Amino acid sequence: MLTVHHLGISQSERIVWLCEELEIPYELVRYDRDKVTRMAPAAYKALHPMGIAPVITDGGLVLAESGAIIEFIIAKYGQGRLAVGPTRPNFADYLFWFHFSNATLMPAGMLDLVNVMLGLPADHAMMNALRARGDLAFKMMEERLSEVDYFAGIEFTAADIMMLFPLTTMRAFAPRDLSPYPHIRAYLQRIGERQGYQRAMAKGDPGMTPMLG
Ligand SMILES: N[C@@H](CCC(=O)N[C@@H](CS)C(=O)NCC(=O)O)C(=O)O
Repeated sequence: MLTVHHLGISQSERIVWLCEELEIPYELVRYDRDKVTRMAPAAYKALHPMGIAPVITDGGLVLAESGAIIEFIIAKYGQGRLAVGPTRPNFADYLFWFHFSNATLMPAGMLDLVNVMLGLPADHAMMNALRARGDLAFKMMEERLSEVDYFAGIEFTAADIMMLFPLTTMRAFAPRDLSPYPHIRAYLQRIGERQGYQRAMAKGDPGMTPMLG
């Protein structure tokens, strides 16, 4: 049985959401963050050597990393649904946005988080130079979503499942004003209307209002 280990308010919301979109059977095990440190509790850390969410277990397999888990579930349980293959015209778009999320956008968000935690002055030259990458990323996403409804093109795909966390829940840790980005905001509303997303958030983080605004 596929088991999704979900750490509250974390990137493992992606995996719960994927399972709900695919409508596959899975067991959901929830863990709350440590009340003091806000990190994963010891029981979660014991699951995998990295001790970070998401983690799935499947028989004897223990697998971490959002992208690896999503590809694994789509291939093994989803008959390839929500992925885009090499024969499709938007294959490269799918790959780009699927990987852009964790390879560029999340590091930019982490930098914002570090900036908040360190309380650096607004005119800190080095930090501002580094954070310019995040601003470029938001500009590029806004342009993309002014052209198409979903990151990989006209259809909803796993690239959207990768991309949503840094646009939503990550802002609980590293706030970002979305008012300059009307197409990103419209996209978030579109995603919020999906029943799979609504079910996932209700099951995974019942106490949290999804950050779609
Ligand atoms: N690249 C990893 C990042 C995982 C990650 O940073 N997870 C965070 C939650 S968003 C975590 O587990 N934090 C709790 C901790 O470090 O104890 C992935 O996408 O799976």
